[in-house]
This record gives sequence, C-alpha cells and structure tokens, in this order.
Amino acid sequence: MHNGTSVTQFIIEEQRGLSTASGEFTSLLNDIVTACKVISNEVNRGNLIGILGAAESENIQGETQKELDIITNDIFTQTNEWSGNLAAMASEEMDDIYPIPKQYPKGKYLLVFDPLDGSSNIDVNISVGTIFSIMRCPEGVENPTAEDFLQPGTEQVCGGYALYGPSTMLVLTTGNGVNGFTLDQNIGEFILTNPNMTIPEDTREFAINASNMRFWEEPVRRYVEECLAGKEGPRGENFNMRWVASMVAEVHRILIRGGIFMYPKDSKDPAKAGKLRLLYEANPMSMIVEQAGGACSTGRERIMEVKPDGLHQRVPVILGSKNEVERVVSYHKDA
Ligand code: AHM
Ligand code: MG
Repeated sequence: MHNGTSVTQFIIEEQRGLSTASGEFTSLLNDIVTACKVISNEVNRGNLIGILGAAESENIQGETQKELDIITNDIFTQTNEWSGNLAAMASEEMDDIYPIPKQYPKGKYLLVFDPLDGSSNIDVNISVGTIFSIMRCPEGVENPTAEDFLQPGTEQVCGGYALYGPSTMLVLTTGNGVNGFTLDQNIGEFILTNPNMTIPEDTREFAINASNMRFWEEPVRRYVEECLAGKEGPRGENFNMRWVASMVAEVHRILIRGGIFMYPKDSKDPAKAGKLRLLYEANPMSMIVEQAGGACSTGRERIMEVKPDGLHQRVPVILGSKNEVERVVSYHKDA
C-alpha cells in the first residue's frame, strides 16, 4: 500500500461533489494522466532508445520538430481518441485539428495540448513538460472545426501540465484551486504532494530571455532595468534572475516560490505578437497561475480574455506573482 491520495482518487472525489458530473470528465482526465505517464517514461529513456534527435520535419510554425515532439504527439492523440470523451483535439505539433476517428464514439469535450514543451532542451537533459487544456465542445456541434476551438481562456474547464524533471509531477486545476501530484515510479501512480498551491504576491526573482532585450518594448525594458539596478535602483532591492527556456519548469518554480515570467511582445519578427501560443501554452498556464492567486497579462489585457483568432495564435505572456505582474501592466499603461 502507498500512503497518500492518488490523482485518480482525487479527481473522483472532486467530481463526486458536483451534481452535474457524468463521469466523462473524470474518464478524460484519467486518459490524460496515462498519456503523461507514458511520455514521462519515453523522455526518461530517451537516450537509451535513441529518440532524442531532430526529425526531418517542421511544424506549422516553421520550427524544426524533434523526434520526441512527434512521438509524444502520437502518444497523446492515441491515448485520448478512443474513449468517447472527446469531440476533437488540437496540438501545437499538428497543422489542423484532429477529429476523432470514425470507429470511436464522440464526447462533449475538446482537448488542446503541447505534447513536449521546451523540447529544445531535450538533448541536453533539462526539464521539459506537457501542457494541456480542456474546453467544452459548443452545444449541438457534432463535427467540430477549428472555429469551435477559438474560445477565450475563461471558457476552459481544466488546465494542467506534467513536468518531466528530477521527478515527474502533474499540476492541475479544474477551477477550484491548484493541486500538484508526484509520480511514484514504484507504483506508477501520481500521489498528491502539493495540495492547494499558492503563489506569493511579491517576488524578487524574474525570468526573461535577455538576449532579446534590444527587441523589447519600453515598459518591459524599464521593469527589467529597475530589477537589475538592485538595491541602489528605484526598487531598492536586489533581484535574482532565472531562464530555463522551458515554460513548464519556469511556471512550476513560480508556483513553488513565486516569481515573474515574461515572454513579451517584441520587434524581432513583426509578424508574431509573441513567442508562446495562446491555446496550448498561455491559456492553460494562465488558468493555473490565476487559480493559485497569481496574475497573467499580455501587458495590455488579461490573457484569458483574449479572443483567439487562430489555432496557432501567439501572444505576449507576463505571468506570476500578482504585484509584480500588475507593476509591469502599469508600466504599459504609463507608456
Ligand atoms: P516550444 O513549444 O517550441 O518548446 O517553445 C516554447 C518554449 C517555452 O517552453 C520557453 O519558455 C520558450 O520556448 C523559450 O524560448 P527561447 O528559446 O526563445 O528562450
Ligand atoms: Mg511549447
């Protein structure tokens, strides 16, 4: 016997409290949990089974795919397509939506995901993760199109991520706080280790890719310069800086000890509003961060209120400890 609450038990008990729950959502979350366990195992064995290289393909955004980007995408679709809980899926790694194959029944949810976020880190053995979000399929829609996925983040019913780090963790919200589970490799179960995760309102730690500094807008430059000026500067305090280049690891650090993470709007490629994707990355992470008491903004508006205009839309992301995010937003207003 293990001690502690497994994620399966946790989800069943949480859903039991809801009179409207049919069991479909619980079953869907169980499939997602299974997919994350399988991916964790693949990521862990990566070098041993020779799957850490680049694939000979690009995704729709013109980024070179890693072999593992494709493998993990297949794991996620195959684990979630058969059980009758989903109407369709969409992924950072697929150009179009993934309709449920004809031989399987369809359900009432839409699932979007980034199967292996931070995959540029995979060959150097640094933490990567899976990010996912669940929405409802619009009422009466039998065969969803990409249009049906273009719902603002406020419509999400669940946001979550798995972090493949020194230990594998799963962090989830269904709109009722944020809970973290650690994979016990001995029994193959995620066990509740971090109940009710909350983000401290203040922080002295920021995360941004400073190699882009020359492309930043004035408000972000001002914020970072003030942090770098430390005790002698206008903030009167020393700040620490981190950049893992793996959003899941950065958000996880912020959930544990606070901080602010920024991938802001910049002028590097005027065709792109930011680097991170609204549906697969920004929205699920925003739901988690807000549920943990933090804040998330593009600098100009709340991320979860952005009305998506395309499956692969990008947005500027500023998230984390509330008072710091509000400060950056106020600098945008000043400008
Ligand atoms: P990916 O989905 O292609 O892995 O890109 C997203 C990742 C984030 O995890 C991370 O915050 C960011 O890209 C790092 O970007 P950069 O390499 O520009 O620092
Ligand atoms: Mg990603």
